[in-house]
Amino acid sequence: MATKTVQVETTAQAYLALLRERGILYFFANAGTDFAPLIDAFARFAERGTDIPKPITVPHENAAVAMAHGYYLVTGKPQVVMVHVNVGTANAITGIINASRANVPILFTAGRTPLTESGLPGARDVFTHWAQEAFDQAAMVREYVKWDYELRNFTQLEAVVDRALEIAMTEPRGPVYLTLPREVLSEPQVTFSMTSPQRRHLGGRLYPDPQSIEAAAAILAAAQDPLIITTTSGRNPETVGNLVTLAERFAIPVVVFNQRYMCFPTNHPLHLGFTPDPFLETADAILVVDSDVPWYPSLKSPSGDCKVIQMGIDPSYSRYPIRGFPCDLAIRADSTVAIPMLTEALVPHHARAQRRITARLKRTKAIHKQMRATWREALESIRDDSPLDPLWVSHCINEIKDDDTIILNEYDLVPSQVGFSRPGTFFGTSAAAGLGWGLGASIGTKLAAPDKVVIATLGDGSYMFGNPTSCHFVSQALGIPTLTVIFNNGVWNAVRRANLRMYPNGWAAKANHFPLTELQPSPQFEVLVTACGGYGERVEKASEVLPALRRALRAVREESRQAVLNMICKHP
Ligand SMILES: Cc1ncc(C[n+]2csc(CCOP(=O)(O)OP(=O)(O)O)c2C)c(N)n1
Ligand SMILES: [Mg+2]
Repeated sequence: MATKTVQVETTAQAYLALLRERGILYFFANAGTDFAPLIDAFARFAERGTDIPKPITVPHENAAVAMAHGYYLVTGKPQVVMVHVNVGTANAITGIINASRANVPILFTAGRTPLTESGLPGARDVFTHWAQEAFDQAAMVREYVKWDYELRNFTQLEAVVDRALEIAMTEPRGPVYLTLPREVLSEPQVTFSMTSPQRRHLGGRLYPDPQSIEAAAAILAAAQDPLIITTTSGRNPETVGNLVTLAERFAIPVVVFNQRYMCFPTNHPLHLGFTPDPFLETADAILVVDSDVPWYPSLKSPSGDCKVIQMGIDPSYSRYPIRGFPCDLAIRADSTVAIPMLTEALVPHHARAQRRITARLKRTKAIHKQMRATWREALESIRDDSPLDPLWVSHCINEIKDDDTIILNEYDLVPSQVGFSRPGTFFGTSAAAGLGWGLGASIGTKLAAPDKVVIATLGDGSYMFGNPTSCHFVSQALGIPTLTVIFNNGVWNAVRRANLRMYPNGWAAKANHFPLTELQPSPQFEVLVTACGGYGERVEKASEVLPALRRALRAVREESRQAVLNMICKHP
């Protein structure tokens, strides 16, 4: 067994050396007194010029997790975040809930307040060290991590870190939590030997039961009006092309509902938009690929006779307490490999289905065309409006972006106005939608993809949730220039809409008064970013949207400055 031995002075130094050896490049952190041995370790390695993860100071924990989340979306590599004891953990939990529901592997770590009151190096020496102790620090995050543990001694270090990373990366992926007591981190050491390369193979991809693939092929081949609904299949870029091939072979239309990844090229004739509603009644077979919520049963469901197939790593989403979508056939598999197998299994059915396939292709193309015409028409009627319409802002973003531009959307980009042709160019919020993700995630994304233009599209609400001061600080400190477009409607419209859906003729609707939703007077968001050396502009006129986007892109590209455009949109 090959090992690597490094000279270290403390467990903290050994820990950092091990993380680097395991491929960790960044250490997103929000520090406290528990970090003392780590701060010393970072300084020691910096002085020696040793290659260790780069420490990144993020002044809010939620933003730190969002950055790690964004970095993973591009690289597919597990990330490390560290926060201060119980209080830092509490601040990060929204980010961890997002990561958990989005299957993002994060080694989420926190110090423990010193365990001892005296007698050991690292023992308590500040008043907080008593009150910050928790009986069970991991309890507050346990529901949203796959594993939690406390590092108890140096001997176990490699076993604990490798197990943490292995569990985070095993499908379905997700965050894990490790606590690091100060006494353990500060223990004096001389050398540290670790297995290198590591011996923790994660196994291959999860292949489906061949019988379920045959059964799915039979259902789809016999259908008159099959439909594919997906939400996150594009999380693996390879799946996009595979899904196109499957759809094309049998002319099966695809709806990307609540899109969270670029799943299917928008301009493909089989792309039938972003809501399954118009097709649910007529569909006689639905293939749900990686979608936790394929439709809203309280609004509209497929007919009782429609056969439903659900494909995914965990197609029943077993970590959701309740989820009751029909599932006549479950394909428990990684869609990346299951889709090509299904395409293959459809081959013998092709000849018999040929007439239906031809007719369906014609029908679907016509619907696709008609849908695009409606989308264009919708744009025509609002293109000059001031305050701005989100449709127009979305359209203009589409005009200035190229095929490689990466967009992270938290709120209000209108999917019908923005085309995506390449995998990995769109990321939406986690299914948990804990606000405050988009801004930090866009910075993490840009850190991982420095050559690409990265745009965050946010509502005024989600921008404020995103800890803008912390994020703009990091962007400036590290030289990570992103463009942020704020769809500023002066309100939490999603909350307002929820009231209207439930009480269309209620008191709030009648009085046109929606307490707890207004964000007025609206701050000058464009000024905030200038405090961190960024480029900011307020945009009110429709004719100014495109020129402002171009100016902001120039600041990002040519001056390496972060930019924020405060787009003043219609108040609903
Ligand atoms: C942490 C968190 N708090 C509250 C909510 C509830 N919530 C969902 S959408 C929303 C408003 C978003 O506002 P904005 O970004 O301005 O977009 P708009 O609704 O105006 O389109 C809120 C408060 C949430 N999802 N996450
Ligand atoms: Mg808003």
